[in-house]
Amino acid sequence: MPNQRQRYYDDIAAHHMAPLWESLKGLITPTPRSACVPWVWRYEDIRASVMKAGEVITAKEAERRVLVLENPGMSGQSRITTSMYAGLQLILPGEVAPAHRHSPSALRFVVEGQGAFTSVNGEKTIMHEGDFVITPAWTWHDHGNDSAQPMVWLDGLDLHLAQFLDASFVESFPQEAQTPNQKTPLSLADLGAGLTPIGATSTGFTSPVFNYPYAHTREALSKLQDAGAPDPHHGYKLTYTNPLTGDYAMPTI
Ligand code: 1HN
Repeated sequence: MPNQRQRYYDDIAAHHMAPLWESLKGLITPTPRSACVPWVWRYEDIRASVMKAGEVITAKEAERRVLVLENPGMSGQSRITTSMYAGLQLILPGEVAPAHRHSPSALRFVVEGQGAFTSVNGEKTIMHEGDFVITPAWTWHDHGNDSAQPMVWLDGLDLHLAQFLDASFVESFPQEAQTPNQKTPLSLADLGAGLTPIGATSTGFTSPVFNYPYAHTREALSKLQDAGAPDPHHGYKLTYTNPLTGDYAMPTI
């Protein structure tokens, strides 16, 4: 590079400016570019490490005892993809993961065990293998395990999306756990069977149902299979929906 041009770059750098023509080709590319690589974590390979975490730290001390699944193309960044966080959380019998709320939204798929619970804004749900559970943005949530077995689930959060917008923050609940509500206005009992209470309207972008039990999901998939040939691209595939709007259960994930 001619010295004159380099001197010019040094001059403008002092004013926190940079020449676009040096970076343009990397900023917009003919096809999308990602640091993300394909990867598979097989539960049988990693289960022992997850269980071992239970000997290393308590759920209370860790706040959330999770092994983060890190994309090998983006190690050290707590990302499974560019925009998504994912991890495997372990909660042992008698343990509590204390209540908090945050601006990122979370979803969970139960991988192993049954009988532990999540409370979301005071509503408690017992979880079973395969259940899909959501804790939308800014909902209070704590987890506990009153069963006799360890429980493991996959956490997925949109936290990198929130972080990208400088909008990620968390607040602790004053007590370790929430007091369960006596009555829930919009529970699964009302909404799980295509029925909604008179006058129920959507007040946000997320589903009022926060546990989609696997027993229902499995039955629905079986019925879909009985009903005909699979979609050539998707196979037999169903979407978790907000029963008040028909939209996704959560808008970002
Ligand atoms: C979180 O709140 C949970 O509530 C799990 O179980 C994983 C990862 C990053 C930030 C918050 C949970 C999390 C998390």
